[in-house]
Amino acid sequence: MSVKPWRDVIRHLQWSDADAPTALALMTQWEAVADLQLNDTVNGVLAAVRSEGDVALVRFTEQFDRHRNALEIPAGEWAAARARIAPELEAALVAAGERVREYHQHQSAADWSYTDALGNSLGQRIRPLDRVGVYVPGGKAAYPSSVLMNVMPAKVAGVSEIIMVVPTPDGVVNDAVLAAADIAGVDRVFGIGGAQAVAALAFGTESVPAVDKIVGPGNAYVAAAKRAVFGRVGIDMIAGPSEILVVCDDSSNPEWVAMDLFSQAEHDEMAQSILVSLSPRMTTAVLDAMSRLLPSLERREIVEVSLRERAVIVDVASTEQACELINQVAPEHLELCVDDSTALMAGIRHAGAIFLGHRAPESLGDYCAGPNHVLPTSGTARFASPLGVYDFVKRSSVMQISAEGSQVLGQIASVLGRAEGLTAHARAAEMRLAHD
Ligand code: HSO
Ligand code: ZN
Repeated sequence: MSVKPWRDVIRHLQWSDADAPTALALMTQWEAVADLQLNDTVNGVLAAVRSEGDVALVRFTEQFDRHRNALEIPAGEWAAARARIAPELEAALVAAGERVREYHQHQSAADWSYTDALGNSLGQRIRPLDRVGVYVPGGKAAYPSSVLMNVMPAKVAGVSEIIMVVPTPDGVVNDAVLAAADIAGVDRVFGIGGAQAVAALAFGTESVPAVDKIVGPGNAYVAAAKRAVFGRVGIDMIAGPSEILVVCDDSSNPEWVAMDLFSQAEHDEMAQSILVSLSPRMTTAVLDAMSRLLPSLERREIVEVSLRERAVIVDVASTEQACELINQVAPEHLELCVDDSTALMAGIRHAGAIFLGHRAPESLGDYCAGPNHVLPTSGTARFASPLGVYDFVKRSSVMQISAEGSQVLGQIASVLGRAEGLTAHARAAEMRLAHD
């Protein structure tokens, strides 16, 4: 156990110092190291599954997960798993699932069209993907809540078939994960994992149907496999370690803030917790609360490594400084544990999920508030959004051209076609000009 008080261990910056922004940028950056050997292994697995199908899938499952069970886990087993878990857990999963479904229903977008001055009708049509694969990690990070978060938006989007894959090391299935699959309404489940599962979803095998898009987090092998099959299928994103940024001021509750920082740190050693303080007095109070509460944590060993390696405390002198810092970090989770959180939010441009006020710990969002917990990590909130219904649909453009439209547009297209040397284009447009 660490003997030093946490104030001496956690890195501490003053935002007014000239070099603080650069120091923070270095501390928050996360680059997936391109491991060549790992990529070789993954490419080998992908090629084998692609050419040998189930034979390779069974071989790799035996090699990496040490079992030779049937690849598919039938629906009867999900129901049995659901009956085995504690009734309280089952009820919590159902309640969370319903809230997540309701939130995502608001994301559904409608087709649209307009008629221009020439009488052309121009629009956009939205349709769900046919078949989606959801990767669910096994072992350490097998979260039933993530099953709900990945599957629900696909269900709301109207995806026809949702295939879940989950590794079952030594043949052991995680009952809560299977129960969540049953509750969320997946269509088929396969007890496979790793790069071989991603390959099976991307290329299809005799047993596993090929999908159009693969979503869900996984280890470095899964991430490398998803990267490699991207283009043949869609993927969601390549997630980095999870992070939280909590803003506190004199109105904050130091123990609540401390526990919220721990809740992110307990995910894994590389998870990052950042405290931004508008009050030096509160900084001290939070640090004291951390030292007091940390020994009581079940996962304190993980939390200690995460705090020592990656946590940062930054004192800011104003809400403007706080916003500047937050926009630089573009945090995955942002908690504004201050009285006037709405005013503070006005200055924020980049954040995956924003938790307003004292009563919104990240854990409520992780589980059951309704919004998705699959969020852009590592500063990607600058350009990316939470997983949502829009990730499971695609848009088609639609154009219906009137007689007048074909005359006016035909002339423009004819000129552009000839300028580009594409005379068949020009002639296709010109042929319509002759017919009014
Ligand atoms: N905070 C995690 C999601 C999660 N938390 C799952 C608990 N279970 C990444 O946003
Ligand atoms: Zn979490």
